[in-house]
Amino acid sequence: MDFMNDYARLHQNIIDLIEQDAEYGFYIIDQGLTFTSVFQPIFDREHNIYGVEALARIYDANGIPVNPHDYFESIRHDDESSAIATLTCAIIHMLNFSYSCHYDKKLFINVTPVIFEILSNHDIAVDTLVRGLKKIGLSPAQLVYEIIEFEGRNLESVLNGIQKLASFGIEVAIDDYGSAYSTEERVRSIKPDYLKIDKSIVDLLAAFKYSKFHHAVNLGHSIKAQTIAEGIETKAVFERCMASGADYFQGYYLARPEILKSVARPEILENTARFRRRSI
Ligand SMILES: [Ca+2]
Repeated sequence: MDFMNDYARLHQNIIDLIEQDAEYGFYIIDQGLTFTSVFQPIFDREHNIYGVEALARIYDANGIPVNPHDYFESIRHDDESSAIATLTCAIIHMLNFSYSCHYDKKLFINVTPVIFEILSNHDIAVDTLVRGLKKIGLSPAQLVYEIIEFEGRNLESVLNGIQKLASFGIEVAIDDYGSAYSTEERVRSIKPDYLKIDKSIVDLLAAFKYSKFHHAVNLGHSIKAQTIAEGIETKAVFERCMASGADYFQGYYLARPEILKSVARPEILENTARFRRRSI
């Protein structure tokens, strides 16, 4: 990965692109695309907000929305673009989260496996992350990296990257468990802190088909992972997820992704003031 020879520069190039306005909060425009953040709450069994998953909203130069999933798919085989896009999103998500009303909760961020390989091979990447979190008033223990689509990656470096994050208290989740990329074998080798049960399995509960969901919850608990049911769209499915022993819950029925209300945090203002170029 040649682009990794100067990580400090790569990181600084992203930081230099950060802008801020009243509509989106912090955002980045890179190569004609605008990257912004929305957040979807994750609830515990008592219906408290446990954390939020950060999701990118991307717009082209004409302000037309670009589907984030399609965008990340289109650059999937290009490690450099994929790493830069993931880091770009992670940075604005952390900044927007740190000024949000949920800043003391957990922050779940989607991360491509190439990032774990970078973390595994370059100590500067972990140091930069931990220092960055401190500057914006977040603790590493609040961060959960959701690992998406593993196919074709070097498992050993991914595991090594996870280990490095764990040494700072940063947790990991396996995303979309039950979809093509996220298999039981992967879960057992990675032993994540959280297992996110894919919507395709959660949806089966609507038809009273419990076995895959129960299997996922048991698998999670057998490796001491907490389970998160994703994509809950109805009351009935939510109640069945609850009754089936899932630990946390996420989906449109409970809350949609949205821009979070920002709050004043004078203790970190000084460290982020230089991004306030477009504030109104
Ligand atoms: Ca996710």
